Amino acid sequence: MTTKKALTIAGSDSGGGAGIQADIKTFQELDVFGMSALTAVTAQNTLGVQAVFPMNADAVKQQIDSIGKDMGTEAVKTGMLFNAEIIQVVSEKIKQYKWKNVVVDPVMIAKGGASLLEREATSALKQYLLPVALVVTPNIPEAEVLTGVSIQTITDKEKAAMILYELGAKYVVLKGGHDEDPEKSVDLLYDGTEFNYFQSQRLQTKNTHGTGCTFSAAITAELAKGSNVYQAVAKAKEFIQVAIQEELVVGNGHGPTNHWAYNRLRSQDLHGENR
Ligand code: PXL
Repeated sequence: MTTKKALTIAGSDSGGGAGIQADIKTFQELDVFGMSALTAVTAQNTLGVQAVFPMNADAVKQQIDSIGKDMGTEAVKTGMLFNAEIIQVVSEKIKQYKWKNVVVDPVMIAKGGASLLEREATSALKQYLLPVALVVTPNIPEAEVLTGVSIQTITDKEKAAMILYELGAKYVVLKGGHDEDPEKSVDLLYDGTEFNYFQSQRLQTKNTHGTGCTFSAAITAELAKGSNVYQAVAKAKEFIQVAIQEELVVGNGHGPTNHWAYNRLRSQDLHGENR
């Protein structure tokens, strides 16, 4: 059997819950070989981001070349890219290596408010990265910044998704995690023609650090294995739901999600341990 591989181009979270660390853990749990190109190093824990050290764009370029020239990859995910120069390099390399399964998580701001993308880099993200994206996975605040639409209603969500599609992403997954609804979270998937809704029960917890990274990494892993976007999003939704539900006790602030949960629950089901 050939090994399926996925590359994450993102920032490091020293606390292990988000960024590169969340991506690699998710790839591993979903049986995909994980590789990385670091764009920044954050000093971070569950209490917040203490410092951000961006990589030089040439270092990002060379990491991607190292992978592109030897190993190749079945799918790519981008996370924290920090500045316009890094965005341009990443977009050029994706085109050069003709990578098609590209998931763009347009990371902008960490939970505590720390900036993970320079304000003036938003237009570079729209101009260079969305045109090479198969899937873009904004949360509501990110979609608002990218589209200028203030999102309150379902119609607003659909309008924002259409704008993101027009900017070049072939599929738009607008995540409902920041919705006001106390009962449920509804994600919208738009493919240029139809609006599909994925609904899940909203879980009450403060341990949601890295949720967005984990969700988009799971989509990437599923694409690497040959799933289509609908299957990949549905599986990623299951993966993140149990990762939030099966809480870990790590740190004193917003703890990480549980990357083991999906497989642990599945193995319990298989072995009848929870009957
Ligand atoms: O969840 C967004 C995110 C992405 N990448 C890094 C992060 C965070 C959030 O804190 O630290 C490195």
